[in-house]
Amino acid sequence: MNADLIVYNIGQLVTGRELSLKDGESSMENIEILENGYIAISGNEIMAFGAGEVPSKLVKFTTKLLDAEGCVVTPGLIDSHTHLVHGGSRENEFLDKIQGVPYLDILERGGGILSTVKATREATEDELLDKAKKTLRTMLSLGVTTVESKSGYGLDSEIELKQLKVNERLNHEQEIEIVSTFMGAHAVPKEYENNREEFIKKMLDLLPIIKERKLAEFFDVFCEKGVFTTEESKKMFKEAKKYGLKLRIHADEIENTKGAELAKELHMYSADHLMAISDEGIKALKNSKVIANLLPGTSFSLGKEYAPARKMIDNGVQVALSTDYNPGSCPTENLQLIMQIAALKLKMRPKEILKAVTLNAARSIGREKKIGSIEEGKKADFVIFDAKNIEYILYRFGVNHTKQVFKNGCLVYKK
Ligand code: IZC
Ligand code: ZN
Repeated sequence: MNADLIVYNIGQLVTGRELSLKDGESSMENIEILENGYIAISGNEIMAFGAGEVPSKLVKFTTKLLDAEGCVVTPGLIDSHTHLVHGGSRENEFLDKIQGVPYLDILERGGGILSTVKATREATEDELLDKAKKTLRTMLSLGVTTVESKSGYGLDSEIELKQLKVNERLNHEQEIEIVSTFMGAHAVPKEYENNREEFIKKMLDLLPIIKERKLAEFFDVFCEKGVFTTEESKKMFKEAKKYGLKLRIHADEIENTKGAELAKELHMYSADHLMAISDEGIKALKNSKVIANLLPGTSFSLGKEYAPARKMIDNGVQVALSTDYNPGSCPTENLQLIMQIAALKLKMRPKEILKAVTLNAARSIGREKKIGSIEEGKKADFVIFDAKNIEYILYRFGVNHTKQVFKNGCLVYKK
């Protein structure tokens, strides 16, 4: 078969394929990196890849050859936890935040998530769309080719649907693939403060509509002290499952609420945050299919402790890393920065970090058969970095290392 494009002279090709564990490796260092690699692309798929000379039968019929000049190539990065679609920003709370006012206190007095709810309610669908597109353009330039995007700033039937509709439109109107999550249970709005049951019912009443219009694939809850209890969360998750939604959870972010244990019990795709996970929680995730989705940018931004990533990985938990991009607790779309924080603060190793933003991130959104590694038949999503080895990308922090980004076999960003 003819290839449309061959990228050759790749110094390190992080295929991200999972290998069997070698002695001395952690449970997450088992990914393949080929020296002097090449990739052949046909249409929107990877057709072949390997190390050494590109086979002459491949070169002969290829339309285009691209010299990677000895640089690193990785699968397209996946940001598997974002609050992408929202109105406004929250720099008005910044001074309080850096002076130590806790995140949950700001929420309690009607700020935080609730201030973004106000701005999101006031914005039109087109305004939300344009703002999200701008963010996605930045993400793409940073090597991100797939993004999970949650609702949860409407907390009102119509506005939640408006956010989800923006997710749907984004999938048609720009390059990054959007994975849509319904998170009506993100906070209890002021008007339902004394009537939580009614609010929960109102959000659950949206499930048949969401199912019918295919507006979301996942269901998420902020299971946290002062937000939704573990019991309330469990009830909502069970209901969402009935409508075919896949589950993920904001778990043990600030206080331990046994969120990790709940994720295991209900066979969720991911348990996210986990800064306050207990040893029992780690035990629950160990050898389960639940991905521990860590968001160290949030710890950095809130000045809080970091999730015990080393302990989790050394106990066999599979970890993903994401930005948590949102206007409050983590206002950055820079997944490369998150990877660098993971190295410096979570003490994660380069191969572990690469696995966390590719294959494991793909698993956490149920896309591991299509994306997350460079393998025959998977989507041709990949990044050429202006770096000769993966360590350089992590060590040299705060700058964008991408040179070229490909999505579905097409060049979508060039430095
Ligand atoms: O807007 O603060 N943690 N939800 C749960 C968030 C952070 C987003 C926000
Ligand atoms: Zn979040």
